[in-house]
Amino acid sequence: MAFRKILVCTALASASVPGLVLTARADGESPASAGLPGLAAPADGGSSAFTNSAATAVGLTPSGVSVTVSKTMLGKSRVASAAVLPANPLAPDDEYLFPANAKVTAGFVDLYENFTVKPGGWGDVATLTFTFTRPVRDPLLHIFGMGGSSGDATGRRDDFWPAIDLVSGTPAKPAFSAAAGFPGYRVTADSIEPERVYLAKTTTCGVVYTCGTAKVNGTVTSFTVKLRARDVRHGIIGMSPQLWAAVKLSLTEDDSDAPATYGAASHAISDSYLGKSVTADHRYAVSLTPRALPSDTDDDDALTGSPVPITSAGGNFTVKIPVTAGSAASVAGWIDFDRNGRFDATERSVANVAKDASTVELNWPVPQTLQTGPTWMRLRLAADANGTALPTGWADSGEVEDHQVQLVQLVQAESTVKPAS
Ligand SMILES: [Ca+2]
Ligand SMILES: [Ca+2]
Ligand SMILES: [Ca+2]
Ligand SMILES: [Ca+2]
Repeated sequence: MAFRKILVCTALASASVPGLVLTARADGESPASAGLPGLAAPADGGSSAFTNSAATAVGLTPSGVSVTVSKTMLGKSRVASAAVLPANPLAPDDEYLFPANAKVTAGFVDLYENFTVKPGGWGDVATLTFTFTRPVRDPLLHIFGMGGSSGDATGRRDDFWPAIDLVSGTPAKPAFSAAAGFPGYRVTADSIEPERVYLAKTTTCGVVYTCGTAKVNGTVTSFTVKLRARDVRHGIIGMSPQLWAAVKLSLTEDDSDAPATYGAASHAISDSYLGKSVTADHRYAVSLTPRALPSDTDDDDALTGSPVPITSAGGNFTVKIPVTAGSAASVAGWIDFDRNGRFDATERSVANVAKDASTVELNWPVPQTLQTGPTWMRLRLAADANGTALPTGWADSGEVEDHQVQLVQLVQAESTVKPAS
């Protein structure tokens, strides 16, 4: 609970500038006005929607990242139907999904037919390439159901057991890991396959069909999966092969952790962030609206080091912020100088970051009405200015860090500075 100084005040050349020291406690004591767990900002709710056709499905995630799913049929496969899986916030949580309320977002469902079946073996059905408008870290692939069967009036039936291979990615191939579900299936880095196939009497998630969530480990702008099917009953003398696949996606997010009055900000985690790391927050539930963590509980690392070189000179505060910039980005900061519990438009500073840059500098003019005492600083990094225009709301990339800071007067300046009222 150390109270860590992060700002060093230089000697002031200008008599008109209040002599102030800004200190911060990124992990220090929490103020009495702690934020509420799971706070959702009422404004700026995101949306989740998909369109779907035989060739392409296009979806929008709440953070603003869009995904395009390009379908390539293998052999003689064809898409018999392409439909939308609508967002359903009222649906009960699903034990086979992680997060369990993944149904609040939209997805797509395809029925594939006419693929090649190999008695006793696997046949290729299609590849699906997911391409994102921003790099995304560790997206979750929700299989709402995959499998198929066909039969005739005499009761003959073919079952088609599914498998999903992770075949490639950009800039590098990611790796699957099991997050939830897939009963009776084995999830490896490269595939989701049944532990064994057998004649089935029912087709539930636990038997022929599979369902569950796989984490796609990596930071990618795209990844490609291949769908395979195995005919386990009548083989090529059976009915027309059918395999259906219902798929949704969700992204990892980073959230704000200033007290509730400051409002909530959430970012889809991408290839760029403040400091050297960013932790995924609120991992157990998907939300369409931005969320805040309980006050001062996130693992923020941009203002570590003692002291962080922030200076007050020439009428400005300056802070040098370390960043990790896999892509070019915009960084904005707000300091609640008047301590009114809000980040006001006049309290904002913004700067651009080049790809691969390691620091960015923000500057604030020192307001004449500055109030001494504890207050908060919010830093937002996003891929473009849309994500840093406001202190609250969604951004499709980057990170938000909130830091407690203390506005105090310099001892040597007390006799020359009119104290803020
Ligand atoms: Ca955060
Ligand atoms: Ca960070
Ligand atoms: Ca975090
Ligand atoms: Ca303010």
